[in-house]
Amino acid sequence: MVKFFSCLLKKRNMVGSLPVHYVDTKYEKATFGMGCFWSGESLFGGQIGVLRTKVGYSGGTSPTAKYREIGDHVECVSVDYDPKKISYKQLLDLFWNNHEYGLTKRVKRQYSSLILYHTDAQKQAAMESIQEERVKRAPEIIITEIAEAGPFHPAEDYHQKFRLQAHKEFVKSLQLNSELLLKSFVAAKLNGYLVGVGGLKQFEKESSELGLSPTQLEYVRKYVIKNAGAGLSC
Ligand code: MHO
Repeated sequence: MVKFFSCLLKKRNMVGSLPVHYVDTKYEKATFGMGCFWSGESLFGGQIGVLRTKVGYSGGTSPTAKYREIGDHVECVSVDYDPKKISYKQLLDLFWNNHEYGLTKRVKRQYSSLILYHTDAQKQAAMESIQEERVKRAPEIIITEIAEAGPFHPAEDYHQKFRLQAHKEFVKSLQLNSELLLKSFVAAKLNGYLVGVGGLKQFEKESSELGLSPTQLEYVRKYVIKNAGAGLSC
């Protein structure tokens, strides 16, 4: 009986719910550089079908990389996604349409536009889509680089889920440690929702899968409403 009720309550997310950090779903990886990685992480994290995100340095040859010693690497977002729910093509569309700068204008390498493919299929899709974008955006010249994914150096903890971490008190209630900052499903989602990615309708649909308490949900909902459609910038 007790078990039945606790199960019911959990389902309804009334009490005893725990933030859903780990999801065991088959996934593929994608890596993009599109300027300051704070915005990119929020953009992808807020998409249905994206399971995890992390920010880091990649696309270069330096054996190590830190924010202040980035070498020849680029600020990148690493995305784990469920290809049954979101396609690589959809991720590419988000990539092309959400550069703050650097898509057609040369910026410093740290912020340059970069697609790092993980499979031949991704390579092909990236090559096809850059062609389409070239046509669409002519006479502007796209300067995006497409290359094979190599080592990814995760950024410092304070860069991970940067928009979420701005909510200091709220974040404490999620009990994120260094590992969860890189791997948590709910943290990736909230890092998008809190800045308005996804919008209210999607949030209401997905909110029961996040394992948040009614108080936590109410807190996030307020920001979803406030920031919906605000756009992303660093
Ligand atoms: N303009 C940003 C860049 C941050 S970033 C993660 C700043 O506030 O410093 O490169």
